[in-house]
Amino acid sequence: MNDKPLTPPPSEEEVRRLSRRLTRRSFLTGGAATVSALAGWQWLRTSAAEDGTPWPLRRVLRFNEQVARAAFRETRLAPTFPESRAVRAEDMRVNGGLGLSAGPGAAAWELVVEGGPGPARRLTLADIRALPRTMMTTELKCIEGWSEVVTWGGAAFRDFLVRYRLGTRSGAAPDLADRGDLYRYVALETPDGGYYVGLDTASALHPQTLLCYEIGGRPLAAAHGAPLRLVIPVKYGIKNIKRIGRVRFTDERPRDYWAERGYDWYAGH
Ligand SMILES: Nc1nc2c(c(=O)[nH]1)N[C@H]1C(S)=C(S)[C@@H](COP(=O)(O)O)O[C@H]1N2
Ligand SMILES: [Mo]
Repeated sequence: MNDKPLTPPPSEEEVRRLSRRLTRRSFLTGGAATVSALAGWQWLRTSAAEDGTPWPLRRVLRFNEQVARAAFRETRLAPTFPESRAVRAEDMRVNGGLGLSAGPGAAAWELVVEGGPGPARRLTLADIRALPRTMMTTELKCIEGWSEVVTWGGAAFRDFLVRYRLGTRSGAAPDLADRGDLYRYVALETPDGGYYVGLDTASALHPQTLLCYEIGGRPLAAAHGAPLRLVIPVKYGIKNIKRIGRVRFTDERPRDYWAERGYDWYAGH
């Protein structure tokens, strides 16, 4: 863009001061407030955009990501609750229907897996169910400010990678102790491509990251992402993609539906 800014951009100091106000718990909402504060400046619309994000916002988002990354430990588990605290499956709130357009039912559904040597692989729900069944009762936290305790059932994403030899450049089973062979990111999207999220591999391998096919011991309802969704309690709801159709391993940071709309790409809490 060649347009000259009409008013000067804020100094680095100003951008830093705005970012510092964001606490770890509120950095997402704070990020949104920062976005609207910044959006008022005429220069913002005219500053050169890389990735479609003008540089001052990129700087703030990158700062948020550093805070979340520093707080992330794979051994740090999200809180778990007694099953009696969980919402009944039929009472569970539904939020977000992007990418849930009608498609094949569970019987015809397949998970397409790309990345690594060789052609794409196609796995069935039976393949996912054949993995050790993991149950956990954790909180789903939406960035809109509500949360819900849910009992999830499914396969640990790390078990999925090890059992089906996925996520590595060589095509060997991933070695969780020595991760040099693993791609850096995982991209997930709905069968129709209407919703998509990107994850760093460490978060995907977190022991509480599940490919979930049950809520409260019953098969997922369509609105909650049948036949298979992601549950990743170390991240906000936006990363918990419903109705996964495609998984791709890559070294390039994947696009992410809400990150493209100004939210933090990392979205940890
Ligand atoms: N495919 C898809 N997955 C999605 C969304 C969506 O719009 N489409 N919304 C996300 C958001 S913002 C939240 S809070 C959770 C809500 O999950 P639930 O509807 O099962 O409560 O789903 C996430 N996964
Ligand atoms: Mo959400």
